[in-house]
Amino acid sequence: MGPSPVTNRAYVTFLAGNGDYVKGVVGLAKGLRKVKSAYPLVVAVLPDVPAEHRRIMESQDCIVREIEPVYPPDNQTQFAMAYYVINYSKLRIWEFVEYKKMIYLDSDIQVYDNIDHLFDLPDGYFYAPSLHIYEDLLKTLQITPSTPFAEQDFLNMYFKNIYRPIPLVYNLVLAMLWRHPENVELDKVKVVHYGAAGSKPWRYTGKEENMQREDIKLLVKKWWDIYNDESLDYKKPVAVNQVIAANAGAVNQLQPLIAAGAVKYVTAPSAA
Ligand SMILES: [Mn+2]
Repeated sequence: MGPSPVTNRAYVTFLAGNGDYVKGVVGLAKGLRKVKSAYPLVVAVLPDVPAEHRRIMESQDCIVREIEPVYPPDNQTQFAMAYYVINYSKLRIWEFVEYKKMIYLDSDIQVYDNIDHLFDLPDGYFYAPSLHIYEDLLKTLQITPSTPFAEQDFLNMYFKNIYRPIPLVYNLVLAMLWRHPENVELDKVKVVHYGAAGSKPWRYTGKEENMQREDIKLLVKKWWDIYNDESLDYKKPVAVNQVIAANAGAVNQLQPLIAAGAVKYVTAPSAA
């Protein structure tokens, strides 16, 4: 088989450390499967992600790719070093040049509708991996003071002349529900970003501000429904030659009966 769109497009997310964000990645992998996305989920992991968590993600058909940390440019950020390393390391995604286009989704995002069509948007909405841009990003980062939103501020600045925003239905930030409810049509939302304090479904207690809202409770439940749905767990496709071998075995067991005329054996059509 030659290259197909499936091999040069991918969703990509990011994971650091041994905490519970791995649940977010598993939820996202299952969510993408539920909406029948044609593209794989690549997980860029820092070296501190434990082997057990990598196995869990691979068992859900994620492609786990280890990346080296990217350090912030100045030492004024010592107090928040981990935060900056974690976020600036996402710039490594530009190194994944075996993909022509990638859509980045945080691990606290869930997809409730197929968004594969976003890959067909013209350039400017999404950034293609490129070693040239990657090297320039890192060079520019070294002369850019760190700001509170780390890589988000940095990327907004770096791409300020070319980036184009996508509609809110592709990234519902939960605070919109109480800040700008007039802009939200919840039943049309395709992508939900569980970024608000207390809203991560796997940490949800309902105690934080706004977390007792009915819409929030519903969205948290919708996330858990996908996470807990065993029918969405990845099942390795059975290789074709294993199927043939298994069938051959079955026929062999039947041979005595066929010989005895007890069973009439009819060759099944191939490639069913
Ligand atoms: Mn997030």
